[in-house]
Amino acid sequence: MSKFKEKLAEKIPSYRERVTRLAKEYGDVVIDQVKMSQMYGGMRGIKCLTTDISYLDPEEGIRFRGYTIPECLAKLPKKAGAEMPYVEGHFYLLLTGDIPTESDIKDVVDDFAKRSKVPKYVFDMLRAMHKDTHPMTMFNAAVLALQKESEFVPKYNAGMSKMDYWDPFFEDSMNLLAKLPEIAAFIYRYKYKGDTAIDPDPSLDFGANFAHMMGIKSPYDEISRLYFLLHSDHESGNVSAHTTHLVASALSDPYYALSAGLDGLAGPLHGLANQEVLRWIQGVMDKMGNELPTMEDLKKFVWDTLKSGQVIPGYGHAVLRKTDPRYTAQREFALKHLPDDKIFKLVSMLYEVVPPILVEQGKAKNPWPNVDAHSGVIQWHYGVTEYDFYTVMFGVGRAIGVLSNIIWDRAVGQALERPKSLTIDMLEKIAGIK
Ligand code: NMX
Ligand code: MLT
Repeated sequence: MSKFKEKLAEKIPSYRERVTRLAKEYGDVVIDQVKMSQMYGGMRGIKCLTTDISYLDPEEGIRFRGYTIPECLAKLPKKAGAEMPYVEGHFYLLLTGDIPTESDIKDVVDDFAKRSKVPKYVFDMLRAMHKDTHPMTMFNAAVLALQKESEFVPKYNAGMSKMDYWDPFFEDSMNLLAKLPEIAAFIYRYKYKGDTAIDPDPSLDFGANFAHMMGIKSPYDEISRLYFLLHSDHESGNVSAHTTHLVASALSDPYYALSAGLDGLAGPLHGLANQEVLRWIQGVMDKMGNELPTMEDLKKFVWDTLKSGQVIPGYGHAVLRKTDPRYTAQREFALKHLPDDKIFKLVSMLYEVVPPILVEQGKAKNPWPNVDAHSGVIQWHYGVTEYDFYTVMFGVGRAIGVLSNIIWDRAVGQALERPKSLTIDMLEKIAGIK
């Protein structure tokens, strides 16, 4: 057993005890009440999920295992000379709750390297797909194709104790995560660079290897590390995390569960918004003959979008009520590395223009930018202008968080998820409508 897995195994018994105690001895304690508006409003705000991996405060934003983004960036170990921490170290933090040492990280880097070989049948399948297939569909199809590799399935079929489910979930998750950077980079180079895949370099860490396989020079390795870290987790109620958790609760293995979560990520109100932001910005640039608009022009573009019934992509959030700290972290990177980039300037102008307009329109509860408002501009700057690829990178990052969550779900024996539904007649009766 690797030191990493041993560390996780050591942590499980005390969490199990705490969960069992809460569920058995305090099972009748009321946590929340459900309102009619929440039943028809996407269950917004109902406290009915648990996770220890991250917590989203509406005002402050995400904390990973109690650490804010600036704290993670400062405390997690970095490769000598690197600006951003190892993705492997962040994964270690999410899974174990502890900041790793250099040697802990080496353990994960080596473990991923051993598991990273992508079987040829995955590439054959991707090549057989229609050229126009969305890269997110290709990415997800590759994850699903790998399901035959699941170690959980044969172990479950042979009969195993519920207490041990977490172990093959861990193995499947590690095997899958190790392969995602190569699958993603292959899709990029197959689809947009004339099928010129670049072989992985097993001596590189997760972020640097991805940058190498994309064929993009430093500081793109730093971007990759930052990007995967920022997109990893956003507590468990967002569509991709919740879907992964729900599907895994049926004891569908991590391949099935992640693939379902990625389907949710591919929606324009969720992860696909990062593609939509660049598409919207390009629309503005096209109309302006590739020149920056004036503030007045930009206000008009924003109002035109709203008046045509569309949302402003990258703005608003179901939980956050302030600027997303993931946006801020990317903005700080951009201010340092690409302050003169034309699209970054436009993104900065939007930061001034959009919030007051959304406030004036009076619909959005949160007028501030979310993570997706910024991620595309940095990718664009480093040459990844094929914006329909952006959600695939979101997916690689998100896999780190959602897979950590479902390993813990099995470790603490989370039940099959099955809430209760009511009919409209029943609701009218409860409301006292005659
Ligand atoms: N532009 C225009 N209208 C908006 C926006 C926006 N950016 N955000 C919210 N609204 C509208 C929303 O459509 C709703 O309208 P209606 O009453 O006509 O249905 C109203 O404001 C109230 O919505 P909220 O309660 O503020 O937001 P909700 O929790 O329902 O939805 C989002 C959250 C994120 C889906 C929503 O803000 C949105 O559509 N944003 C744009 C898409 C986006 O950036 N998604 C990415 C989210 C982050 N991620 O990576 O997943
Ligand atoms: C996410 O990262 O999942 C998004 O910000 C959406 C959410 O948290 O609801």
